[in-house]
Amino acid sequence: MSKKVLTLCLLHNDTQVLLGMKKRGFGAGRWNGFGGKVEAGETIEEGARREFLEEAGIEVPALEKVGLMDFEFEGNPEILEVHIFRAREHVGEPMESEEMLPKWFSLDEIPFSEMWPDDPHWMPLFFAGKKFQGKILFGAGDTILGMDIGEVSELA
Ligand code: 6OG
Repeated sequence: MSKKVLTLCLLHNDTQVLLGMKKRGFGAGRWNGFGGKVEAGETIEEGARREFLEEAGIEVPALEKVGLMDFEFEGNPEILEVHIFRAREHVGEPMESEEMLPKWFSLDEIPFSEMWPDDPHWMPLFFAGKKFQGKILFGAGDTILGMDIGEVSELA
């Protein structure tokens, strides 16, 4: 088993969240937050900020780390360790990039049917202001075979 460290950042206010339609690569065709691989020489939070700027053209100066999820795909020894951040402020206007098409969604109209199937299981905790941690096992067609997600007071 090896681990790949990734970031995922959701920018939101009291009524809306900014999601991006992933145009290519892993998760293409799905709405998601912004993020990606952490590079050598940067902290996980720096990686999250860099990816937001690269993918949506905006700066997210203050990030709060709120979730830690391990995603495992049956038959694949590499676990995705995804560090999930909350941003409530941004500088600049969201812009389409090669990788993402950003769009604001009302918090009561999040397009879960066009998102990763894990999202409905942790986003309610996210938007309730909780910290959470968990793991999910995916099978063929990205169906969920097992999961364990819970609220935590401190992230590991
Ligand atoms: P790149 O490969 O584009 O980074 N990611 C996931 N996001 C959700 N909501 N669910 C998953 O379940 C995910 N697996 C990965 C992390 C991939 C981006 O996609 C996120 C990164 O932000 C399996 O560099």
